[in-house]
Amino acid sequence: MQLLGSAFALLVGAARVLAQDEGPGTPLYSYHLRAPYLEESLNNPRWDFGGDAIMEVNRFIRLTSDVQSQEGYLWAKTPMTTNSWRIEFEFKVTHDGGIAGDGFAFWYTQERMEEGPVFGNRDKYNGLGLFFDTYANGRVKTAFPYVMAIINDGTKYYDHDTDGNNAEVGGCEAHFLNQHYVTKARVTYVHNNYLNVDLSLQGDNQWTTCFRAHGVSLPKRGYFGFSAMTGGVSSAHDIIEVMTFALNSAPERPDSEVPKPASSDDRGRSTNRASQNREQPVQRKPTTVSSSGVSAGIIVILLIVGLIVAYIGWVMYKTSKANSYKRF
Ligand SMILES: [Ca+2]
Repeated sequence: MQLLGSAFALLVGAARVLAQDEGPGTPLYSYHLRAPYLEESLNNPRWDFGGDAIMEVNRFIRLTSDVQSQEGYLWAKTPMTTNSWRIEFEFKVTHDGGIAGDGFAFWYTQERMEEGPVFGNRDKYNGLGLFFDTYANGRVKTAFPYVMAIINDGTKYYDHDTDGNNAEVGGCEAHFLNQHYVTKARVTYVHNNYLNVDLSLQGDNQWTTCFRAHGVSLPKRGYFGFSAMTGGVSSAHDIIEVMTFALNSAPERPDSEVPKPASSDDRGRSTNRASQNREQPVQRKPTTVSSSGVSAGIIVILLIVGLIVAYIGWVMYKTSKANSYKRF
């Protein structure tokens, strides 16, 4: 029985290892941003903002006001050089009146602070653009606001007519507009492995997964940034707080083992759309399950079945042995 107990202990330990995620990470304070945004020198040593962006020193960085034809930005001054990272940011998008637009973007790109047509930033960027799109330019299959990512190698144009749908690697509907409580996003990138986006939109600090895209490889050196744009429609786009973490224990793979990006027909777009009713809590589940996770689950199940069979066999063996003793 001792042998059996040890086997079960090993099994529990293995299950714990398999269930382990990339962990909370180590805070990188040089990429944090929080009020008051100005130090004694009356500037921020870690972040630049500009364009039409304004600052309420104890409240927010407002990328655009709720005014037509604005664009503004906020960029970290130094590039991120940690391979695997997590960034969590609190934001608020508000509009007074009819139709809101256009939304804002989170960036991790080799380029920095180059204004342009994609939510106020340059097109054909190198890296990640995560778009919090509040205005449907052309998409008809999903409701807005819509959160989605495009990874670019510097060659692809953002297609405004389809709201970037042609190059989307993952996304979900997300009702962050005009909420009276805290709305947050959490972006996790594990080097040469996956990109995961979680949202917390109910003010309860509970996270739901918007999407996870596998086979993702981003530039090793990139700048974090935010930008927003208004046109014929408008919204106030505020960034309130940013926290960044290095994921030291991330299960990285060598570059040679990086899986190919998902095809356009196999993108990680969320199939669990948020409810259209804004009164209902947004509940999403992870959109994809990794093949390694499935394999690990099967191995654990086989181990458990094997142990049960071995235990039954052992009991039968002991019983038959006892019976044989009785006969003599
Ligand atoms: Ca749009």
